[in-house]
Amino acid sequence: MPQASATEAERGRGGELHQQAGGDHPPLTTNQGVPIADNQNSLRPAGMRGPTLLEDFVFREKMMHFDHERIPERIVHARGAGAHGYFELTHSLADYTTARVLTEVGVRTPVFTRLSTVVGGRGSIDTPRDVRGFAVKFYTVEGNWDLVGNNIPVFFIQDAMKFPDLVHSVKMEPDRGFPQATAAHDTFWDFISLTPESMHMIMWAMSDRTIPRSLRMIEGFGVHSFRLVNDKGESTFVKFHWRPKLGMQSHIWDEAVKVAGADQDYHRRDLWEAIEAGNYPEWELAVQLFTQEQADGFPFDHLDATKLIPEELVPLTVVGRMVLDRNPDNFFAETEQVAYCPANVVPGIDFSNDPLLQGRLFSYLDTQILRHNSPNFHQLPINAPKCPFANHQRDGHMQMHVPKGRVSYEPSTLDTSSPREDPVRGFRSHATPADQGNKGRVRPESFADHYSQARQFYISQTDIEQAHLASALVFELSKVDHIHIREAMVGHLRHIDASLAQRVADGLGMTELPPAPPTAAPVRDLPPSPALQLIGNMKGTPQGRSIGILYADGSDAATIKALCEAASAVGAKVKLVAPKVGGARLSDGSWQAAGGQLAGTPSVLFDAVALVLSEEGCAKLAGESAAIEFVHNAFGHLKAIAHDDGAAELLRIAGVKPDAGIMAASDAHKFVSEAGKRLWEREASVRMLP
Ligand code: HDE
Repeated sequence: MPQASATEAERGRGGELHQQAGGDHPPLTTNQGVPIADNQNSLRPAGMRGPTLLEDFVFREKMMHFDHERIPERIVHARGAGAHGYFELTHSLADYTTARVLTEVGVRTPVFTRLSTVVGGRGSIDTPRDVRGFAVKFYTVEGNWDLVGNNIPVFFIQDAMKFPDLVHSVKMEPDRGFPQATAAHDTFWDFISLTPESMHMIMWAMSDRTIPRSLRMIEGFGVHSFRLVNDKGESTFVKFHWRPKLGMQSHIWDEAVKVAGADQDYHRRDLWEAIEAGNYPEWELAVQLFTQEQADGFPFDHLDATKLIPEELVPLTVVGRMVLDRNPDNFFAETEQVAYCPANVVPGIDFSNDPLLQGRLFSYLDTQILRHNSPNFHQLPINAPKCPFANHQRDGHMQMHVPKGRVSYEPSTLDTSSPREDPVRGFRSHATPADQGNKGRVRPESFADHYSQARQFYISQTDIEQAHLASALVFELSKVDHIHIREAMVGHLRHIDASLAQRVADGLGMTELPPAPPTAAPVRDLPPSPALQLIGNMKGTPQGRSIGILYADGSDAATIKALCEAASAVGAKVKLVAPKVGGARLSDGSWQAAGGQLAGTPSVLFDAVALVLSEEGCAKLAGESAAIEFVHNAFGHLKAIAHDDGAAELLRIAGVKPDAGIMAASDAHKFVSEAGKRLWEREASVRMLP
């Protein structure tokens, strides 16, 4: 008999026995634990060519599960990458809060962090111009604390009531289903042009912060004011900031567009590879602490999420660090199923009255119930607290726990071990005095100034950043067909900065400046805040950067070796790129395998490139557009380029002109030290910016 069934299986597989990889395989089973004999063929009547039988429970279970594999994607922040890690407190905030995660120095609290784009769907690209989500779940000993922030410290709107409108305007247009993952279309700018409160955020969104080079190189902000509450019940306001250890860095716009074509998973791959290689991304957590009295003296309302508190006004105190040191085991189970909620706070942390935050406190729980189709999503491993938790909630879809006993209520006398409230350690809301005014749908007067901080942001930027910002506005508005929307936007810009309005108007080919709209409050001249710059906050370190070396048959082996060693000494990664992925034979006769094939590994994937070519190798590549573009784009994207004599012809064809960023490949140390920088002074010679 055993002989007969083996023959049957063989026959069913078209006579071929499947070769399985070696190892000690556990039996494949159904979800009921029944071992499966044949995972290749569905069940048919004798004769083998008849219809599939409904009886085939193995097939039906497998297919049904597959049909249900997708859950609704997040309405915003659908595309993201996550990682595990820890938060370590370095400076106690015990004077301000009872939260143990912020008072116990040296303790490592596990975290799961998800970094995301906002606008695009789950399958969209990683590098659109977009805000990045920065969500951290701290599994503290007192319950989960979620700090659900963005890489921009302000937001588009002041009141949660407007969020669905904002998101509808920026998502793909509902009739045509495009454009995907971009704000550059009529409906977004129509909404924005009618929403002056968004102007400050627009300055940030059009800056290079929204085209980051790497998720490891973005800042994070809690955006809203929160409260810290100490053991005396006293409250202090707090703003949370994450600052990347590698410093910030962004793409050039043209580069971001090209990266999207070369690798649409660029950011998630970069994060994954850095963690796999042991180069763990790290951020400092810093806080701005201020009292109600200080807040009363600010020239803006800190409860308005379109405003930030300049660091010059309230300095940052670094209190800890977050290290991401473990990739998820399973993207769906962890990154997709993780459910953040700004309402998840622990004793000692509380909310402010920011009306945007107040709306978020409702929205996230609601959204998770839709996504997970069950109120028990908190039981999923990625969402469950790592401290004990117990209450009298019961039942519901996908209940994973098996609560015992007859008591599912409180108070009770029947079960002495059932959970009870804890007046000492339990969460208490801060006793904030409530305004006793009339009920109404109102905006406070203190929210009326929409332009002063937008102006402050713009004037705080370097010349290059201002040019990029103007260029981004020209690009976005040039995708808007309705002239009146372009004009309305330029009208707003006149309140922010006259020269910016003029640059954008010129860039759009307007013959005269459109009128500026009336303002609800006078626009003030606030002092520049250099902390708002990106370039000023770049560290320029080659650590964590990626270097591409283009080589071919006959390339000098010693030069390649020296470049690789110099790069590894400063913590930079090297990829060798050759015309064929198998590799090429070097000058010393050795065979060097490539990490990437030239046509599929353009220079946009690197921070700096080296060209190590023999004259013959170069002559062959001179007729290859991928090689010419490799060099041309590296030059246009302001990157350091090292080359040996053999590569000279390729530089010439690619239009490279000598400058401080073009150097000899023999000077490996100088070259790798430039890998984290951009040659800003080159830009005027390669690009017409408005
Ligand atoms: Fe969100 N936001 N948001 N948001 N948000 C969501 O929740 C919402 C806002 C942020 O990696 C949704 O689970 C409202 C500000 C991040 O899973 C949803 C308002 C900030 C993430 C939602 C805002 C954020 C979300 C969609 C205005 C920065 C991704 C899926 C009142 C401080 C978290 C989900 C992750 C996700 C609602 C505004 C950050 C629909 C109503 C401001 C990082 O609940």
